[in-house]
Amino acid sequence: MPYQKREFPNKFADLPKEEKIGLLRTMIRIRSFETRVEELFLNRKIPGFVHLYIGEEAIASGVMANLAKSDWITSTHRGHGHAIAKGAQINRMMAELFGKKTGYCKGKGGSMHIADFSIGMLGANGVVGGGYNIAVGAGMSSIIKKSGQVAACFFGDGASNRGTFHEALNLAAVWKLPVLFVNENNQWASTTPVSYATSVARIADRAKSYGIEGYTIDGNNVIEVYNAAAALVEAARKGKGPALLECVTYRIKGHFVGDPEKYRTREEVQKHFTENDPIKRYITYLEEKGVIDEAGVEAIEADAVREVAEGEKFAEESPYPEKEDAYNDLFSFSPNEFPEVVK
Ligand SMILES: Cc1ncc(C[n+]2csc(CCOP(=O)(O)OP(=O)(O)O)c2C)c(N)n1
Repeated sequence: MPYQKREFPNKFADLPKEEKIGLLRTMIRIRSFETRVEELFLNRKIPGFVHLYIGEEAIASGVMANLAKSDWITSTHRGHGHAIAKGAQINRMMAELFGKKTGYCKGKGGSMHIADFSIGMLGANGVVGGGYNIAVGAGMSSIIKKSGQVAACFFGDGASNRGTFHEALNLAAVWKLPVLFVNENNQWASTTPVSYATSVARIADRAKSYGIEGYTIDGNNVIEVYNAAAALVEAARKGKGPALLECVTYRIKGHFVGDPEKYRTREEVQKHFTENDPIKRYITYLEEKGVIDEAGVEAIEADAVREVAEGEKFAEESPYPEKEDAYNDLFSFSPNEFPEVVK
């Protein structure tokens, strides 16, 4: 099925060299974090569950480069890349993954609950499709406060089949909310291929049902993502309402670290990674255009590895949360309010 093409203005071309390199730096920082997290998880340093974003870095990087710190995002269970691109601190993220007190949720949330409202990151989410209505709420607050903030809502292809998708897109369209719905179509929802569980060939086609614009782009081309997000974020900020942007990519790693991946072949994965790694593709482009050379790329990679290693050290050396704090920071109830429940 051919993509529903629209030529977005080439805003990327006007970026200063440093910002073009900045897109690469963000992608490499995400890749370094994820690569090390995978190793640490396999070495039993990280408890719980970890879903990796490797191969999808162009989407978070390209969208976030168009958002201000005060703009909002909602994320998914595969949220490390979104958090990093929105400005989260690697050391506090790593501490959270380790379950340490210095982490974003004081070590009590883990990978799927990283949030930092101060940078507009409204949270990763263990509930598939759990971010839609939070993003709609953020968009509504922007209208009420006339703040000009935009919300970007990231979600997977599987998540586009949830009922919350319909509610959120409809409401956002009716109220013309400044929300960009960013679909990360990595072609798999856990063990289910997108073609098996999705009624349309292109997820962007669903935009028509809500009377909003919907486009499909190559999510492994950071320039394409940047240009599409630039146009749609700007339109949302100007009061034109929501849009749906489907970014086609591929999940290179298992659904979670440790996934036996019986549902697809090694060859399929290898083919995608060899031919379509968004980082390799962008490096090739930048080198060909003379924006960066090999030494420049190596320096960025070395910085990223160092930053992640420092984060790991910080996490290792941080204490675990106190037992006494187990019931603090909960929304549902506090043991002080309901001592009989705790007893
Ligand atoms: C409401 C809900 N249903 C089911 C699950 C179990 N689950 C976790 S991830 C996942 C697949 C999600 O696929 P997709 O939205 O395409 O995101 P991807 O994992 O490919 O990034 C499922 C079914 C869940 N966490 N929440």
